[in-house]
Amino acid sequence: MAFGVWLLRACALVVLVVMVSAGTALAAPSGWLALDGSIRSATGTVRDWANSGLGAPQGCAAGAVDLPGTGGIFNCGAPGAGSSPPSPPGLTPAAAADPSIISSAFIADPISTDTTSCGSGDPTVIAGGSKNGDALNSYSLTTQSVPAKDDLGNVYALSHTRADNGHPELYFGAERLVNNGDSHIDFEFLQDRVTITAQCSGSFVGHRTEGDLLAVVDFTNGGALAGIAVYQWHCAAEPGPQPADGTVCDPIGGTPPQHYEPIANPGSVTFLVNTIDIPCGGWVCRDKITGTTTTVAARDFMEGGIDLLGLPFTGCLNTFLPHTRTAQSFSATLKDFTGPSPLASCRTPISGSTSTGAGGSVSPGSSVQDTVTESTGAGFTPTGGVAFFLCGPTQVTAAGCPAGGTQVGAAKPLVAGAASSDVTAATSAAGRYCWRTEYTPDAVSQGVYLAATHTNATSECFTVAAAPAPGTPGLPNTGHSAASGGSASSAWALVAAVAALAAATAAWGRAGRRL
Ligand SMILES: [Ca+2]
Ligand SMILES: [Ca+2]
Repeated sequence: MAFGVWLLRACALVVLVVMVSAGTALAAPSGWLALDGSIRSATGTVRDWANSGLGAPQGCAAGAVDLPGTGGIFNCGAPGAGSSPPSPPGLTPAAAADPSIISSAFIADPISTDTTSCGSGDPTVIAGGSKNGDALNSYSLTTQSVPAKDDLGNVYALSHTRADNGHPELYFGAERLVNNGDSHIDFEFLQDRVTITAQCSGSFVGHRTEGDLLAVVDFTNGGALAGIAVYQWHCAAEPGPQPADGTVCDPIGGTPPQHYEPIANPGSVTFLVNTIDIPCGGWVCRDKITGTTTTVAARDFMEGGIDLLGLPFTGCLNTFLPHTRTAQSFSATLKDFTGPSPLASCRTPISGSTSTGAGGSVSPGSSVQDTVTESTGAGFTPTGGVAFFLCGPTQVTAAGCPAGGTQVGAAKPLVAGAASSDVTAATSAAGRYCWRTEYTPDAVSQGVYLAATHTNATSECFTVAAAPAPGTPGLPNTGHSAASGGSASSAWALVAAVAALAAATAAWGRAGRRL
């Protein structure tokens, strides 16, 4: 196909996406990051992966690529020494201070001509003919040479809280090394926290989960034509029903019912490829044909966005695992990968807490209560329930009440982000007490907030002072103790009153001597 024809078709696709988006309330993505086929911010006010290049340098370390201007997410990548791969950029100060960014990842994956601590070659290659949808625990990695069309270089992604509905959306991008051959790139987003056992030749550790996402990009027709499809992991054979997003289900058996299912999502996904040569961002771009590190050739850059709620998806992603396939078939052998990188789509609420007697002491048997607030830097106030646990003197740690303790009452619903526990008087033993709160999102907050456990060793802890033993020298023996029928608190109060009177008397005496 002539490139002009492809461009026309690509434009028609874009028009279609825009038309569908215009009629969809939860269209995606929101437009917060410009999906326009370019890496740099067009003006410095539009947000994109890299600064505009127009304006003042941002102040990178010596030797780094400092792209002037504003509007960018990433800046200050640096060339590698010798044959080492480049260093990835970090967040720009503006992006680091942007509360709407939930999580981000920029991976400068080594390419075949690099040398790393694993030796020469690409140290992140999926070994042994594994394919999409295989059990993650069956993947292993190796270091080897990778054809340029299958070799990942710069890959990036971020999760972001939409301003309109407070739900997360994903943006992702990548740069190809060559634009003259078919290539097939998968952007995989997993809910499990996937890891590898060791660099160079380890294996993957992780599970597949209902709702996991796989955005499949295929450059066909000699690398000119890019198409995208989105799959979601399903636990049950079609037509379902499927369990809730977040249900762990690894593939089992020779023809497992667990599988990646293509999903229709015209209003929830946008994807673009650059049609002309474009400037690189504030990092090192790598082009195996031109050799340039500052220009990305036409059809070498791709960027996309997904509205998670619109798919729909109500789980919480935690891992970004891009990889390439050796052929167009969905089940073709996997080749290069990057990461797996932490990339969270759900926010952990910011918990604040205060308890009765916080940081001080209360008398034995006192009634105490804990109050918690759940807030966030962006989006709507968390909703759901909070369970309260009180750790006694034998259970507290230096961190407060990180585990264990006794639940006090039933879980309380958050009202405007706040909840208070029932009152408890289970404070008879002397020593230190601390609270823990356990937040659970309700249906409204599913897919937006993570469940969260909170304890604060300062604001959520108090001490029950030991009652001086009856008959303590210098104090009257009241003959009244908890063991003999009085409550510990009343005995303590009486002793405390006597002690206070003695102190006041002593002070009066000292004052009198000064006269
Ligand atoms: Ca862009
Ligand atoms: Ca690579």
